Amino acid sequence: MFSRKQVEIALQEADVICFMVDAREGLSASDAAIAEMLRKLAKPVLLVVNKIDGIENETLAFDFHELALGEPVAIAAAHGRNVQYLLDRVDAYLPPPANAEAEQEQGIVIAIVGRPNVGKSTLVNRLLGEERVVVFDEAGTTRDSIYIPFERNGKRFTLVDTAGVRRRARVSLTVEKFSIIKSLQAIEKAHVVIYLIDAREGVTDQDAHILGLVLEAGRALIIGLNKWDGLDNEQRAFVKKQVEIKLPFLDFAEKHPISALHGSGVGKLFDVVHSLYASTMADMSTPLLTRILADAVATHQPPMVGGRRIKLKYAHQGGRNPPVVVIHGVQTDSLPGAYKRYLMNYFRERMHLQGAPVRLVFKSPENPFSGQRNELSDRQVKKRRRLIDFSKRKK
Ligand SMILES: Nc1nc2c(ncn2[C@@H]2O[C@H](COP(=O)(O)OP(=O)(O)OP(=O)(O)O)[C@@H](O)[C@H]2O)c(=O)[nH]1
Ligand SMILES: [Mg+2]
Repeated sequence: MFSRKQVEIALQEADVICFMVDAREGLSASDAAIAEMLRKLAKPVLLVVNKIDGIENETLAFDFHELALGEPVAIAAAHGRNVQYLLDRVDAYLPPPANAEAEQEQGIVIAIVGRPNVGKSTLVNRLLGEERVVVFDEAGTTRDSIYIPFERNGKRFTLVDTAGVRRRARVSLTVEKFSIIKSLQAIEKAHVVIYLIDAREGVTDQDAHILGLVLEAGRALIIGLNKWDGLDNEQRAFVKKQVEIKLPFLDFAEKHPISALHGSGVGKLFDVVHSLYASTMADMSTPLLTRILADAVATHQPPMVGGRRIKLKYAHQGGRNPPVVVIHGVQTDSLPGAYKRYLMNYFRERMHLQGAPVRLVFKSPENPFSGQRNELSDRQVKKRRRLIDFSKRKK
């Protein structure tokens, strides 16, 4: 089941909403309630009436007109009936694909994310070199994501100041829910996320939670340990240790102690952003990826499953931001997590993709035996020999 929040986020992000109802159940009270909510969203809604197979034409979807969501689209999803028509209707609402020009104009998109009051807006001003956004010592100062385009050394950037993401239990106002959605969208749109932790408070559970979302989105990540000024050596060592212990899943990410207020460590962030951008947008050729895969396998073979060795044959690129490496093989479903992590680190190192969350996707043919000779394992060869010997002796 989806939580209400997930539904809200999905609705906010959608370009068009397909509201599906059941032709066999007919119009229900909850259909009417959902329809009412959707009408308020001011987004295109397609009313999709499913399971029309085996229902008389005249009675079809008749009462659904009452929902006032326009002409219903009748389909039978299980049979694929009318689904192409639905897709065409959906297509009509989709925005044109973002063109390369608009992307170039944005340049490198850097989202500054973190809990309330950690110093996000202060860092944005510091990176811009001017007081552009409001800074205030109170949680919740920034309420909406602010996109600021700028140029530095002839390079284009867009800095995104986001609203602090609070713990869900404390989120009560609609405006706060809205700002969380906006922060998540900013992460989605970014090339690089700078996640700020308040070093004075250390790593909180909420930090770990939001960082998990950044990782899920697959964004290149810099962790800024902010408010480093004024901490003594013992406190600094403690925070560094805490990052290691509480955020072990981010071992790939760059960590930088900074002071957004005084500027120490901030200048260096641009260099890091550049190299992360290069990593996350890298073009990787099939021969190169396949060679690296072969090297990885030669160094450390995948394990055997059921007497057969898992085979990894070739690799190609499946996407950018995050970089995706698609690996084709046999029985890849059985690859253990530890081996996948080994491969991921191997690719990251050889491709110099530090700081980028490389994704591996494994593909096996439906039938692992198709298109290849069935190679026997040593044990099977011996067994066959024994059987042949045995039958010869019998004669
Ligand atoms: N000592 C110290 N204080 C800082 C630093 N960075 C920010 N602050 C202070 O922290 C407070 C909050 O800063 P903001 O930049 O408004 O924080 P924010 O993350 O944008 O907060 P929200 O918009 O509410 O989410 C302000 O009083 C800043 O002066 C820093 O590096 N060191
Ligand atoms: Mg702010």
